[in-house]
Amino acid sequence: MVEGAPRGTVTLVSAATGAVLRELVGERPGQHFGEVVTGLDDLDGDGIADLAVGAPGNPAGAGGPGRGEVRILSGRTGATLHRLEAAADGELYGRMVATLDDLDGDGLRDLAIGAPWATVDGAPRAGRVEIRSSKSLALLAEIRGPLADAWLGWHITRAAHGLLVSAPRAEHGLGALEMHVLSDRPLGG
Ligand SMILES: [Ca+2]
Ligand SMILES: [Ca+2]
Repeated sequence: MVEGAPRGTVTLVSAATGAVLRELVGERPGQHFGEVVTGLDDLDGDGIADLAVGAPGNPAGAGGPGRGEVRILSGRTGATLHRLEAAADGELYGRMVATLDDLDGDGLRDLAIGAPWATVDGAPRAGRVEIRSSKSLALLAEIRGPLADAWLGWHITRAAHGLLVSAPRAEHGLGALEMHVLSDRPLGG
């Protein structure tokens, strides 16, 4: 805990020995750094796998969830390699991150990011999911929730050539799970 709201931490632990290798700490109180984390391939070529960490909370501390972000960190040094930011305040960007197959054919598995409270075409909290190249960060695809208050992108997991996405408030609160097959060929490249 550092001055007020907690910042969150992510701890890298050796799977072989259980030893703590590194502790990563959020930058600002209340941003919920480490709410979700996913392992990526070696993006910077140093021989050690890297990772993506969601921080969907409000860095400004202005009340309510603000402009979340996802940081891509070096697994070796903990340094921030890239930073992806929400398109708008309040969309809970980075509430979910998931590693997908290599969809753009660059040899590195790619990344999905959920923003389940995103407003889509005027529909509040419809939710959206970005599919990005883990290396170039190019937006390969976007899945947009069709209905207000569906919370699409609350949870995401890999499927062959695509992903499974939950929308836990869709269908009048019953919840729904969508499977998206994006391509059996490389996207965007
Ligand atoms: Ca690396
Ligand atoms: Ca890729």
